[in-house]
Amino acid sequence: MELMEPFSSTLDLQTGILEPASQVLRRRLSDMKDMYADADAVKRIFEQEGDRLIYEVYVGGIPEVEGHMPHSTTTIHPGRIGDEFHMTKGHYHVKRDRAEIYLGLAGQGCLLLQTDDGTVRRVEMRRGIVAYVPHFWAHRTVNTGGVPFVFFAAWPGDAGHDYATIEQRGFAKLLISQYGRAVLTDNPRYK
Ligand code: S6P
Ligand code: ZN
Repeated sequence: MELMEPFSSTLDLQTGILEPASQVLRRRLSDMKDMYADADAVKRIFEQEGDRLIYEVYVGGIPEVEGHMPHSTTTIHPGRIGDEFHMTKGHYHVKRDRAEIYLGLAGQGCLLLQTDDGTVRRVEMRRGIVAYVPHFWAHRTVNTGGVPFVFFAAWPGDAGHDYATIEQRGFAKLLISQYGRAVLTDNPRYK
């Protein structure tokens, strides 16, 4: 493998802005409209406010190949689609036996993890929480608070990202707001 020059970057712990970032991904409602359970709420938001920004990912410019350790920060803006909190698309790693580390930086949220057989686990996150995504678990994060939920992630360079499986099957559980609390409920559309 070729030698790479050591370098550092600057991370704003409050906003999640990473500089330099090789890419900033902006995920809007149109990128994931079928992932939210309440289709009427999705339609209403498009009519009333357009294509809402749900989350941003600052990608740290590390090659996605074996031996490297890519990393990113994610900022999920607060809000709900119907009763369901703003969330990331969620994915498996293409190489399922690749794990990942998350570090909560600001706001509050949940990490939802799911295995192939539909088992779901929920890990609470906030500033200072280190969460481990073991290999074989799909992972999605959810902002359950009223301010941006920001976290840092680092994963093995050869992990790869499989979005299609979650796009097709969904997560078995939804995180919804009920009487002011974040509650897990069954996803009626889970396949
Ligand atoms: C990558 C890592 C995160 C997510 C980011 C956005 O392995 O888990 O950087 O990419 O939180 O989520 P998603 O599901 O849209 O990639
Ligand atoms: Zn991942």
